[in-house]
Amino acid sequence: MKRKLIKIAKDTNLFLKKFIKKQNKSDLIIPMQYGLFSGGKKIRSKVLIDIGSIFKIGYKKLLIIGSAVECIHAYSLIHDDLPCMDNDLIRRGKPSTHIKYGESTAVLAGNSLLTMAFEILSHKDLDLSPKIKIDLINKISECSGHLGIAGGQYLDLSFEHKKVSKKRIIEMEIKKTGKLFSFCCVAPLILKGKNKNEIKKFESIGADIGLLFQVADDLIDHKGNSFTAGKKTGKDKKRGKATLISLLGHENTIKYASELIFRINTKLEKYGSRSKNLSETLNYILYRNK
Ligand code: GRG
Repeated sequence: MKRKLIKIAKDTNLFLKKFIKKQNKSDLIIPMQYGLFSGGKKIRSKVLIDIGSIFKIGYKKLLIIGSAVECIHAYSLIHDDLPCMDNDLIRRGKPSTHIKYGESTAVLAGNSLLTMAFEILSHKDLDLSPKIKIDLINKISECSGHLGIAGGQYLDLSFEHKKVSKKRIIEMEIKKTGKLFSFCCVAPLILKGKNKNEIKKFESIGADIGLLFQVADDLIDHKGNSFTAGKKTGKDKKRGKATLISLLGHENTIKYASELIFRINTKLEKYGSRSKNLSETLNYILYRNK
């Protein structure tokens, strides 16, 4: 599993480096590259490739779509660390982008990474029909905006120091983290022209994967080591963040995570051994230490 993840990360970075190299130069390229290449597991690309392999889609196409996802992910992390958001000085064991390059540069590098995702998905080198490309761009936009990452981040910030119900915490985490995973789960079905019901089913699988990912991230913050995590831990409690751990406690949160894994695997049962890669990824997501 680790080896596959490292290969995907290497191939994604190579694709993105070549893509950027073909563009005209600008002063924002350096901070953009810092946000993209200063580490990062590329776990969203792995989920995309795992689901893509269920539907027998070629690695190259999946890698390009995954690269667009990683641009949006890198953008969200740069903005998440800003003083007006979570105000984090360290990301992936290194100074956050705004610490290294200044706040306004970090905002603009983040914005440019978001738009680069759309450039990648609409580029001629991605060998898909215009209709499929528009559907992909439509879905990734929906997942990134007020109904997705940005909306989830808004809820996360507005819930600080408040008593929040389990339902609202789950809604926030599905938007903030789950929606990008939903895109990864749905993109292969868009390529295959699957119907709305099937798309909905995989969207819900993505939401569960996002919840699982967020629970594991919260567990790392709660109990993890800041050196291995590459970021300060124990921050959520200090900031009064509304998390499932703060509501359910450590043990019940782990129980909830196992239930999520069971639920996802049940939804994938009909694909038999073809869903083995994704099941491995789910265990990695829960038991990772960074
Ligand atoms: C991107 C549309 C958009 C808006 C910005 C700041 C913000 C709004 C959203 C923040 C979203 C966010 C940071 C969600 C948290 C998800 C999370 C746990 C990220 C860590 O992901 P990893 O562990 O990171 O995959 P690596 O370092 O491995 O890439």
